[in-house]
Amino acid sequence: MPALILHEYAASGNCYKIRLTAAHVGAGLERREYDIMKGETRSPAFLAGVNANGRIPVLQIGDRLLPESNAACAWLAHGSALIPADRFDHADMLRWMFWEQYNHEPNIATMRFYRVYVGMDNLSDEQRAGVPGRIRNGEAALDLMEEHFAAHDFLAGGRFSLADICLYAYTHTSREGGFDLDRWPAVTRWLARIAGEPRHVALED
Ligand SMILES: N[C@@H](CCC(=O)N[C@@H](CS)C(=O)NCC(=O)O)C(=O)O
Repeated sequence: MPALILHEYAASGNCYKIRLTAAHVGAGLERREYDIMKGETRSPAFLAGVNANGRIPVLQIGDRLLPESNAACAWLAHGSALIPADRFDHADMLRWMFWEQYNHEPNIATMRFYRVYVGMDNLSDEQRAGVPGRIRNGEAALDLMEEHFAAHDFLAGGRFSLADICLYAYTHTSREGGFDLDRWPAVTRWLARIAGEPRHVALED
């Protein structure tokens, strides 16, 4: 295995999901921290040398750079039991991971970012205008997961997969985003199931 470096902001769920995947497959990661609150991922050096998109996480694999959290997780999990062998189950796992990036993370993670890191009093007019939609869409995302977990223990293929890791990362921080998980008991039970998996590591680890 080539040397692996995770360029990250440790508190980010997108970075945590890569550390969690690495823990599950037994891969060691060197960690390099960038303070996104100080714009460290927007410096000319970062843009030229790490990610032209100005964001973490980036997984460095030897001398190659792989931005986008779910792509980095997929690289780490390749060939492991986290990836369903069945063709439909594999695609269904990807379905949840794409859904996470479009319907879940932009609402639940962004509300956490606003409340915990920026502060609701410090939002720009544009950010403030988007808040009701992010709350509504975050609740809808949790409703969809609740409906799924009423009938399933895991997201795809009837067993623990990479989709569960990628969705766990920000779902377990929902309360910090203002989403009261008491409203979603099946989601809460799934969170406990994922946290109980052997090799699980916490966001703070
Ligand atoms: N789709 C990307 C999202 C990356 C992202 O939004 N990163 C945020 C932190 S979670 C960031 O780097 N923000 C700093 C900035 O935009 O300047 C992924 O999944 O990796």
